[in-house]
Amino acid sequence: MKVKNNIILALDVMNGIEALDICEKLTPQLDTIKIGYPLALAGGLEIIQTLKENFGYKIICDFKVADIPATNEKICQETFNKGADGIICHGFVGSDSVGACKEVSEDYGCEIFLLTEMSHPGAKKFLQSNADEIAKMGVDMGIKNYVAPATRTNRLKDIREIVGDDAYIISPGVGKQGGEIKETLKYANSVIIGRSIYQSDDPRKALEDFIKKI
Ligand code: NUP
Repeated sequence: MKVKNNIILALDVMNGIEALDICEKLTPQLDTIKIGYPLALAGGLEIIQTLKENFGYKIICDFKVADIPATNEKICQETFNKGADGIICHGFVGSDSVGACKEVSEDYGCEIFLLTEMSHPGAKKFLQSNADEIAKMGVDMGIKNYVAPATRTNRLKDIREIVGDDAYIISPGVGKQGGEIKETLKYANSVIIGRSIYQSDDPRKALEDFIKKI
């Protein structure tokens, strides 16, 4: 995957009009957008096509898919039918559930991103102690793309060591959650940034300031 300026915008705004307005301001510097439940629930999955048609973006759906294989399969099919280029899936559900997502993404020629350790403080309680195993499972399954935290670059580094230099890591937690872009990009291929850009009074300047720091 190639991401312009190595920055993926997390477009967690609560309606389609606001989403388009922000993209209008940022589009020369971005080519990849992550949408999650906030915008998908508020704007419907049709927002994927709207963003692609208006701006030519690649769209990653952050649906943190975490169900039984049969249900994961349906979630992935519907997401890719609606035009997504990639989907984020949880790893803690095990190789059968992740395998269902991988199979569907291969059928559609799309990308699956395996979520290892999350970026928020609560991830230390249950996820952190299993994140290395989740990453190893991904490697054994031949998964190429991973999500790992910008808020704990020591853990991001550990996960990079497990998945290897050829894997593609995208890393949330830069800005509002405390992660630093340059340090994160030592280990991750791209960062995911949301609020520090879309909540800024001047989103374009906020994005440019991040780009300058790289
Ligand atoms: O571990 C994760 N942490 C995280 O923040 C996995 C994620 N997918 N995210 C998402 O990244 C989160 O849901 C949000 O969409 C984005 C970070 O946004 P922000 O903290 O920069 O606003």
